[in-house]
Amino acid sequence: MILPILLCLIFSFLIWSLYQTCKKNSFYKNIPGPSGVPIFGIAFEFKSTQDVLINLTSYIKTYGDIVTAKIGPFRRYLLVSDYNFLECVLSSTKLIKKSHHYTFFQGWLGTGLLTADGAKWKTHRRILTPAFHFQILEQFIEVFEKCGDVLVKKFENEVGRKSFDIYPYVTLHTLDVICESIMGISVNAQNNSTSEYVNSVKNICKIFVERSVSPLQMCRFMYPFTKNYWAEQKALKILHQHTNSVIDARRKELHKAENGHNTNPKKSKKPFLDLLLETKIDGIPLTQEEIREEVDTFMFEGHDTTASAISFTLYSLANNLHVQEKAVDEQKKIFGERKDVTAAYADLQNMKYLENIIKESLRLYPSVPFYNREITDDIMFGQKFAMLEMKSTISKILRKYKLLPADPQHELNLVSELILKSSNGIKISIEPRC
Ligand code: HEM
Ligand SMILES: *[C@@H]1O[C@H](CO)[C@@H](O)[C@H](O)[C@H]1NC(C)=O
Ligand SMILES: *[C@@H]1O[C@H](CO)[C@@H](O)[C@H](O)[C@H]1NC(C)=O
Ligand SMILES: CC(=O)N[C@H]1CO[C@H](CO)[C@@H](O)[C@@H]1O
Repeated sequence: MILPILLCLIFSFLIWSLYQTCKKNSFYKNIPGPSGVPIFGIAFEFKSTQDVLINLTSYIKTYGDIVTAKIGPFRRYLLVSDYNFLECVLSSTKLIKKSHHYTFFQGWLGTGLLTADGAKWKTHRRILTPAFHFQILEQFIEVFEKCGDVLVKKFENEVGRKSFDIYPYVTLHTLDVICESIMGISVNAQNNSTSEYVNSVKNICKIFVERSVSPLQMCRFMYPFTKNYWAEQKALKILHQHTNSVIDARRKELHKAENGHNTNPKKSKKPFLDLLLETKIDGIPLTQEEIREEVDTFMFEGHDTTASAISFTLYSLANNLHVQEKAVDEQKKIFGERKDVTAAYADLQNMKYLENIIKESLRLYPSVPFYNREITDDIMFGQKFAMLEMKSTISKILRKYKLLPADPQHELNLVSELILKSSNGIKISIEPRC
């Protein structure tokens, strides 16, 4: 009795899938693109993360700014790099459905802003946007500057070497910045890169990347039979436990302060977490789970992106000395001869030339080279935070060191590991600036 019903259901599902695929295909009929192999399209062309960037770029070169391709039996994609088209998509309040790739992050991030869509995304986006008002950002500058001082100090070990990779230093720096800004605690990653939490962040990011190019791991049903699934479960336990314990501790502290026992009057800056704990939607506070998801989302989105942008900007400055000199002139105008001075919000606002350098570097080396929508909304979110953090860090380094090309000169080998990176490192050389 059950078997015929089951067969009938499976058969209907197949017919329905086929119908949907055909209906979509007719929409793509007049758009050029690679055909790949029958049924699977171009699914097997991406063998490593290195290929993804090379292959997608080559499609754009061959077919133009709007390209279509089939990846696997059921999914057809539009690869868009046309500015007008993108503007239209990004300013739409309707095209906000995230593509299925975002489910990979859901183990860690649940449905925080990055992975949420529909009504949840709209309400959370509305309540979280004020957290990035400049008055709130202003208090984070202290964090940027403090962590930047440690980075400048760590660079001392590399003075005079012909070539060194800046990325590992910068990524620990941005992890320190984001942890303190978002959770209000210091993980001290720059001094303790072996901490369980820091390691788990690194591991899970690596797993995301590997999964995004492995057909076996992409499949929800097969994934539990792979090694990465178990490695992910282990990392998730540590990551969630850490975030939950930070939330619990902060909740207790806020509660104490509310009742007038302010045990820690020195802590005047409010981490992002406080806003989450205080916020209410229609009078109802966010659940522990919702808070954890947003904290983890900002931890993920906010550290690797800025690490990539800061590193590529420093690399570009090292390889364009005339631009570096002009940037240093601007620093001198703002700070005079004072090298160790802490930048204030107004100082960072005045670094117009440095801002242009960062933007040009992001154009050449976009931290997030591509992302997906199921046929979004604006991406202004972490922009102001990121710009202030990048200026604070780069300004500090520029005032202290002269950046030089690595010897022999380092050619980047760009790869998209969700975030744009260089598989052979981002190498420069530094000298003290006197
Ligand atoms: C140079 C630095 C950065 C770049 C290039 C960048 C780029 C992007 C891009 C392209 C997206 C859209 C991704 C998608 O929808 O798949 C995004 C989303 C997001 N970013 Fe960033 N980001 C940067 C820094 C940051 C920072 C520092 C934070 C946090 C403090 C942050 C928080 C977020 C969040 C929460 C989202 C999801 C927003 C939403 O869907 O409403 N980003 N970012
Ligand atoms: C981290 O290391 C730097 C120098 O390498 C040092 O100046 C700083 O005080 C250390 N910070 C902590 C919290 O241990
Ligand atoms: C590094 O962090 C771990 C816990 O994550 C801690 O046990 C260890 O003492 C820390 N080491 C230093 C040098 O602070
Ligand atoms: C179509 C295309 O550009 N395919 C290339 C994808 O990347 C691999 C590795 O770099 C190349 O061998 C393919 O030719």
